[in-house]
Amino acid sequence: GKDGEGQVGVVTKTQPKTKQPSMYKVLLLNDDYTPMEFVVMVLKRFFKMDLEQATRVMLHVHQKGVGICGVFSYEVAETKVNQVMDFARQNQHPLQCTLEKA
Ligand code: TYC
Repeated sequence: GKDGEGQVGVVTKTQPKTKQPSMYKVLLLNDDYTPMEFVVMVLKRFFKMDLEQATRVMLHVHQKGVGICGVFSYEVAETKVNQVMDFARQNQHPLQCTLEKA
């Protein structure tokens, strides 16, 4: 206020340091042995794709060697990779899944 009320400020500061979280692509790799139907099942189960999307992504990986399943925060991407790798191993398929910074 005016005239010497002796304002004592409370020090406040917004937090300018917060960064946007980095995003990571989850990639599926082609191989010669994993059945196409198994890859489609993986894409439906772990990436919430419908049959049409899953088939399109599977065929892309089959033809090009690699394809993107989705883009996620690091924590979610890492969990997806582990889920896919565990499921492939349990079913004795050599399917490989990895993550890469987007
Ligand atoms: N190439 C495999 C086959 O011919 C199918 C396949 C597709 C495997 C995608 C892995 O990520 C993959 N049976």
